[in-house]
Amino acid sequence: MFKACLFDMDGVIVDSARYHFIAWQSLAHELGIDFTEADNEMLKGVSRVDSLEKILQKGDLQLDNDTKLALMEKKNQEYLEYIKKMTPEEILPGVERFLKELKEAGIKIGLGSSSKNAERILDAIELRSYFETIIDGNKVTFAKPDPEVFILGARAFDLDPSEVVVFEDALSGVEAANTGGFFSIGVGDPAVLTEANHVIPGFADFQLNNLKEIYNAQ
Ligand code: B16
Ligand code: MG
Repeated sequence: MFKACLFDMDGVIVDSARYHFIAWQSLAHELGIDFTEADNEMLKGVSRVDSLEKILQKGDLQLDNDTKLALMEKKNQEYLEYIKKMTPEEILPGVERFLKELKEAGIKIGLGSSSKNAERILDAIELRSYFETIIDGNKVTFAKPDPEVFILGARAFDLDPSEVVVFEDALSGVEAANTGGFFSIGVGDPAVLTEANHVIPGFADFQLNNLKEIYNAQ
């Protein structure tokens, strides 16, 4: 039986993608680059620096490193203004109930997010106390689809990846989980998350018993 669950944050626990969108869009517009919601889809689960690179590529713009750092800082400052105002009402349906269920069953809970703002968000939505370990964008050297973020999570629990379930909404995160030897549950559209061991639409109708059945059937 699995002994821990690692959760991606954006798109699994909370939907911060719309705040990333508004902040990236205002930066892109300042640079004269068109940036739509469809463009934003490509940035889900992608690190901050890789997100900027994708936007610059779209605008066919080459900039030096210092300028890129300043642009990322600018985008992040605007993003921080939005996440400061986040509340527990923004937790995705069923998530807190599922975390409670895991905790009561003695299953360890960790976060494996690409975001460097993960701790701030967990504080804002008041879920931080559920997480025994938080591996975020500040702690990793390699971005997803590299499995480092989840490997560090399993290591913090002193568990083998095969004993850990990963919940992910992004293809790059599912790839990271699979490469690392974790049991991957995609959260979202099965047509997109084709590589996941199993896909669920969200946590609204998902209980610990369902997870046990899925894990045991592998
Ligand atoms: P930050 P996740 C990811 O979070 C987001 O999905 C992605 O859109 C964002 O670019 C990345 O975090 C970095 O975020 O700028 O806050 O460091 O899905 O891995 O929880
Ligand atoms: Mg995500």
